[in-house]
Amino acid sequence: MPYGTLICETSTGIAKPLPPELFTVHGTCAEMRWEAMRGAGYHVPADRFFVRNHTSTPLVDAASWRLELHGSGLGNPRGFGYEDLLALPAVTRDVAIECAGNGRSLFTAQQHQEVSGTPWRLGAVGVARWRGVPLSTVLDLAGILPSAVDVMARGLDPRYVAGGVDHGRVRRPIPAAKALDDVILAYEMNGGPLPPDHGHPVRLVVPSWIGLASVKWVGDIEVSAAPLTSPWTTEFYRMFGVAHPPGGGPPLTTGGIRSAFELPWGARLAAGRPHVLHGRSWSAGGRITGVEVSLDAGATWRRAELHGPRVCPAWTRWHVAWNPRTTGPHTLMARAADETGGVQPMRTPHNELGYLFDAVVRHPVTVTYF
Ligand SMILES: Nc1nc2c(c(=O)[nH]1)N[C@H]1C(S)=C(S)[C@@H](COP(=O)(O)O)O[C@H]1N2
Ligand SMILES: [Mo]
Repeated sequence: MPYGTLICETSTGIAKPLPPELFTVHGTCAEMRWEAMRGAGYHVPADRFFVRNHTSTPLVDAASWRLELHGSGLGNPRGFGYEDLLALPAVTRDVAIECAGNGRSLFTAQQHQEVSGTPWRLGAVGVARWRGVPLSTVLDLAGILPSAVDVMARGLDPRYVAGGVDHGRVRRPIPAAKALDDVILAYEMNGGPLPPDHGHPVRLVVPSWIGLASVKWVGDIEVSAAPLTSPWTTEFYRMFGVAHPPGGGPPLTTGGIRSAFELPWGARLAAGRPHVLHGRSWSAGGRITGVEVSLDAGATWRRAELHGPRVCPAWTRWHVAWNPRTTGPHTLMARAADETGGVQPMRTPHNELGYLFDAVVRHPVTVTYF
């Protein structure tokens, strides 16, 4: 193990319980069920926060853990222990972490297109209150040089091997300007220590960027005066396909606008009585300014009522009243707009790896006599 950090492996891949009423399991990953957020408050409790693991959750001993900063972009390369980080001034912020593949299965379900990767519905997103040290503080203490261009955190989880290729440990460069702007080295989630599955003892939280950038179980950070790459910026997390540049688009950074109902997929609702449908919308680009809902598969739209905080890059809650009269299958839709003028489209251009599905989702429900 690098730097003497004590690690043991979880046998099942994910450390926390994954009860079927809270999660849908996809291999090494677990998707939050949106109905688990009904009445759950603004933040996603750690017991239902989605888990996206390339391999498995390592159990890292905080007392022996070290964060090493190294590379050609530092004047004073050095390490930090857990207690060193706790002693530095902290920041607290509500930030959404969302997998770039969130909504991937909808390329197939809604647009009849083939994509590869974990078939998430909409539950690969969560908002938590993260507390930790600004990455800029630690970079300054390590003497980041004006010549630094890229900053790459690397996880302590096992090496990622896929299709017979060893890609090494999960790592992903971000520009030094972003690293010095709003990135957090987080050691708390929702007021408690970071749980094992979410990066204990310390993870990056990279606001507005795809979840991959928020590297969990950080063990070292390379700061480089020359541009850095990793398989996560060359092979994965780029757009491939006919709608994209030959050889693929640039490495993905931010996502689009999305909305979800806090309802089971295929929910059953009683006819002839009033319901209040709740949901949430979020955008990496700006605050949510409005949400329209259709209860008849897009024929008519009404404005949802927004309530509570409207935080970017976290989410905005909303609700609409509905008194369904006709029984049978119905399609619910929600379409959000943000302060940049962006609106969710009705279709997302295809890409082979199924990233950044931002189209209005057709949520099926059935209205029945009870
Ligand atoms: N070390 C490490 N960091 C990682 C990953 C991983 O597999 N290993 N997965 C990334 C991806 S793709 C996502 S979407 C987020 C998910 O964070 P969560 O599991 O806390 O929800 O973590 C990111 N950080
Ligand atoms: Mo992800």
